[in-house]
Amino acid sequence: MKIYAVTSNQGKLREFRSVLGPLGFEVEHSDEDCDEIQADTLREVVIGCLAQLKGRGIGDLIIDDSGLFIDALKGFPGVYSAYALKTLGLQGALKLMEGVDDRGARFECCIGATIGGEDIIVTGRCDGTIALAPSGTEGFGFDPVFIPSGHSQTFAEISIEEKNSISHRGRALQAFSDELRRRKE
Ligand code: ITT
Repeated sequence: MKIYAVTSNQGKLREFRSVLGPLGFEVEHSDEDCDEIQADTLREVVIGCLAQLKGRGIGDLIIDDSGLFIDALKGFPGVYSAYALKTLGLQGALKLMEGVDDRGARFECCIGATIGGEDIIVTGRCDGTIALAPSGTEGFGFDPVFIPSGHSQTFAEISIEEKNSISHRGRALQAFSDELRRRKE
């Protein structure tokens, strides 16, 4: 089935296609956007954005709000991840972690979709640690500084398929597909 991905982030779009393509979805990019509401959780942002997009009568669509939550920074940048990346950059984010022993962090992803007029909202999470320095050239965003638990390489040092098999977004997209199938049964 055809589904419109509403995102300004080409990295997310590639991952949508990589996960959803083999599951039978044709992912088209949509240039629509929504005013991201100021909210404490990814889910609230997704709900607000879905409501705006549905009001414009766009067909079957999928959106993603995600963020990096760093334990030692009490969950910062979290819902502010896009702004933090734009203003601080990777080096600025690493600077906040200078001399910090607790490197624990997690990525979270909230996927929202409207299919045939029905909403689906699912989440995915990936635990890991913040590297001491960036490495790798794959992926996007914070990938060069995030090492998923049980691995020794950053998300930017592994293939998109490997990342999707363990990442917050890969898990959320799989949950989305499972939920859609369950509702069709
Ligand atoms: P949208 O148009 O889809 O909103 P965005 O880039 O503004 O695109 P978000 O508001 O969800 O996306 O912000 C999430 C931020 O966290 C953004 O800077 C991403 O680059 C980063 N991020 C999200 N998922 C990531 C991932 O899998 N790997 C690395 N960085 C990620």
